[in-house]
Amino acid sequence: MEFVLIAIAILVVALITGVGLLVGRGRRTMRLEDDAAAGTTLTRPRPTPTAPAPAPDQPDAVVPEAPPSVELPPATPEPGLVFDTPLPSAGRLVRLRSRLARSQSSLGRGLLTVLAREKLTEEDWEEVEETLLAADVGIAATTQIVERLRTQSMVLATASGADLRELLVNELTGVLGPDLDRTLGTERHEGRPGVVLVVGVNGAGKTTTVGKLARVLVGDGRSVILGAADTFRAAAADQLETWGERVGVLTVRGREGGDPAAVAFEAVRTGVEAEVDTVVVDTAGRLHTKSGLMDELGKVKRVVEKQAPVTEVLLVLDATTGQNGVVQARVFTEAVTVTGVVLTKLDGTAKGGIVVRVQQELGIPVKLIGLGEGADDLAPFEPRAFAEGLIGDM
Ligand SMILES: Nc1nc2c(ncn2[C@@H]2O[C@H](COP(=O)(O)OP(=O)(O)O)[C@@H](O)[C@H]2O)c(=O)[nH]1
Ligand SMILES: [Mg+2]
Repeated sequence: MEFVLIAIAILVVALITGVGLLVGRGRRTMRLEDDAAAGTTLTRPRPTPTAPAPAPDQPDAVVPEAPPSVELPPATPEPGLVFDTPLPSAGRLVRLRSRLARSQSSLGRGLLTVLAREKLTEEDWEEVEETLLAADVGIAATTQIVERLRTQSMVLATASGADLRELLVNELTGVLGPDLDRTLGTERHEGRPGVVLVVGVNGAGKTTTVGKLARVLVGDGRSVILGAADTFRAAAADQLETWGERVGVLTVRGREGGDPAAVAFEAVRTGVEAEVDTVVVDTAGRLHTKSGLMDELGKVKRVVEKQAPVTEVLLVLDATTGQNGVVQARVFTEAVTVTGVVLTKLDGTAKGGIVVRVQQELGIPVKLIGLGEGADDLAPFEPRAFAEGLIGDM
């Protein structure tokens, strides 16, 4: 009997909280059905908010049990509601270079100190090697750098501090794949929005990256819609919606525990209809079972592609997880074709060399790096600016 009473009490509290939240949100956002009346230009009104119902026995059937709610920012912002206008992303890495201070003090300073010695002994070279390995540069790249430096040891002997620094920056840039194509596939393609799928394990920084990326795109003058396909926790969608709201970007979300593919589908469908430039889809990162993950991500991609091709699959990796992160990354590359890596939390590690290793071991270019928790702490990856950040100034 007591159990029944407690259950009823919990239900009542949950209902009140739910209604409260809806009303609270109603002031800032709007349901799609209302958008015609409000004259919103972000999306066009449409007769039915649900996806076309495919045969239910199809494996990829998108059956939004409860249609994802699409909340539009008001056409004219409420008085006092001001959207952030982030600066364009060009040159961001140069501005954020000092965030690599931890790597800089161990890797950069370590290398410069040894190489500045008058005559380099065998032990000195071992020290150079150890310093590179400790910064997670990886064996292959370390061997390459040391060999190239040794052939230049005559030059080293007479080099000034500035020359030495220049030499090291060049060698590091060389192993960072300066010629790799790091263009983000975010552009409209054949009359449809660019679609970016963001994948990775929990806690890697996916949602944060989607939010920061939305700001980069808005800053670069693009129109964007976000899809909260991490339906596992309602908090994940709230987190994403908050990022979107700050820059006036629409977030498409579903109900907690709903089908991620249905939300992704709806986000892209809305993006196609609204003719936006880019739809960015956040996904869940539970590594419950490898096959479960593959099935889910594979399905999200296939279902989305009924609307528009996925133009970029970004794998988000936490730079502080080292080898473990690289192993996890492989699982994702087996599930979907990853086209770019985002390395987050490079501000919190002394192992900035991980960029080199991740690229060499996965064969996928690092396209963006996270250099802090701030809203604009995501930078397009530029090998030379990064190498300069790792080495630092004399
Ligand atoms: N220092 C730092 N923290 C970051 C960075 N990127 C993400 N984070 C933090 O990592 C935590 C997990 O991020 P979240 O986006 O929720 O991860 P998700 O589970 O993959 O979606 C949050 O506390 C973020 O603020 C970064 O580049 N630097
Ligand atoms: Mg998340």
